[in-house]
Amino acid sequence: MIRSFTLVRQTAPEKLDRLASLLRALGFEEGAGWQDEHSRGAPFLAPVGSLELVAGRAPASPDILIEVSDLDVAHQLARKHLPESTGEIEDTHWKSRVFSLELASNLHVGFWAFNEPFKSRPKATEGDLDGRGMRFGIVVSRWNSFITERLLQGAIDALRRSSVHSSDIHIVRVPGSFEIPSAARSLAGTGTVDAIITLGCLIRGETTHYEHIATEVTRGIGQSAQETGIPHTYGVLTCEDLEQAIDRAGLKSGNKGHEAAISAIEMVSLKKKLKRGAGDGA
Ligand code: DLZ
Repeated sequence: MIRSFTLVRQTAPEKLDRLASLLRALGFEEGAGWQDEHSRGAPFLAPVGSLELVAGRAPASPDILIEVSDLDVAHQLARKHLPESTGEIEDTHWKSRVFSLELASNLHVGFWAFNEPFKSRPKATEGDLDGRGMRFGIVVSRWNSFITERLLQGAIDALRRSSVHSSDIHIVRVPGSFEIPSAARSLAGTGTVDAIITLGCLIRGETTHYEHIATEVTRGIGQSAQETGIPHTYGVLTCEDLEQAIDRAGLKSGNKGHEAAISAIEMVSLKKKLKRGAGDGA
């Protein structure tokens, strides 16, 4: 009989977009927004919801409790987007931790996670971030080098911090993003690298046939990975404008080259563990 329930709260128009980007970052699915001459609405959906009644000691006071898989990451995101409204993480009396976020003056949300959430789940095999002895190829495009050099710096920094020796990093430069897949394919074919990190920057406003190039580059990199069995990670920025590109090529945080390098280390480690046998306590 019941199909869904919705909690509606009003917020200041100038705050709506900020809140929406936080909720998106936290992993809410964006519902169909609406707009009329008086207002606009932005629904955000969670996979599971419930209405819970408690007799005796109440679990927490916020209007709504949202369970997340990683409380510390959720807290960092909330701090980044709404520092003035994010509380500290605290222990609860129900073997979990929680922090509060004031999304609107009449909407207090408690984000929480059990202390040992996955105890009853089967063990998973995961790669780690120890890059010792691993060899990496980095294919980087010269087009938009103002950005791609920052991505390269981020990638090298991540590899070096994870104990990858500089002589085990092979950098290959190509003219533009379109050339990344074929260079990656050739490099993978040499058998001299354990993974390839691809770095480029496509800017919609400055690129004719942007969609086609972006699709082709993505497809080509994926195909090279599948054909060769060598992990390829994706550090090709697809941006609306230069400002967005600068944002994703940050010197300290938010550098896509750094992220792609970390993913490459994890994938090499995972591949090794899977080869040894997934049941070895990885
Ligand atoms: C031609 C072109 C254009 C217009 N824009 C970009 C871009 O934003 N980012 C990028 O990496 N490369 C661009 N290119 C170059 C193509 O990727 C390719 O190098 C050339 O078309 C030569 O094949």
